[in-house]
Amino acid sequence: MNQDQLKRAVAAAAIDEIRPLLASDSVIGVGTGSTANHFIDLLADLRHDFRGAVASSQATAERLKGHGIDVFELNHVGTVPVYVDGADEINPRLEMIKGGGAALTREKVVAACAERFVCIADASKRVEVLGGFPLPIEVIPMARSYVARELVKRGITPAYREGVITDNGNQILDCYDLLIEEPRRIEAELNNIVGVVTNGLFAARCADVLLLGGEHGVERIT
Ligand code: ABF
Repeated sequence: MNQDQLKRAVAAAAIDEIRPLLASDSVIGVGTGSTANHFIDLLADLRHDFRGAVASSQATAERLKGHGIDVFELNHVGTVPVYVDGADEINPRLEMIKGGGAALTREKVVAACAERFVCIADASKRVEVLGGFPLPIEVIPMARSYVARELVKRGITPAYREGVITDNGNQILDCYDLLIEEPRRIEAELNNIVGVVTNGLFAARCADVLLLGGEHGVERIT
């Protein structure tokens, strides 16, 4: 199977994973990216079995609506029973780097409101130590240079992701060549820099279940 077929396979496994959680009044959280897009497309067949979804990005909201799935504001929903999303990297403790698609803040907010986080990923995303994938940090625009200087002081090399504005009107700094052995500590430390909205480490709220697609099929890891 090629990478796209693996993404489709884990999306199908996620449908099986969440099916028992669906009820006529349930609103589920839906993530962003190409793996999540496969999930959304498969979710369309179940649209009459649940109330709707909270989206982690405008792109996801549009795709959900395109399939006739109602999209709700998180403020009107409270908690969601399950959140399904992809990742850029995931380690054996199910801590992740996310945000390659610049949707990290909304993804982290929906994840925080989720009773269960189901991560769907192809085998290329599995790593022992996070940091090979550039860690994104969302910053408010006026603080971009300040945050970049603070990162350099900490031995981190940031790059401004030019031309990208997040759904929240902010900008992204990508941090290269990291070896993140203590993701929870680094997540908190980076969030403490003034002007940072959030960073792409999902360690304080990691995944509960990983559906990992590889050459031998989909492995379920908890
Ligand atoms: C979202 O989509 C992001 O957090 C992550 O950046 C990305 C994964 O992309 P894909 O599923 O396209 O590989 O989950």
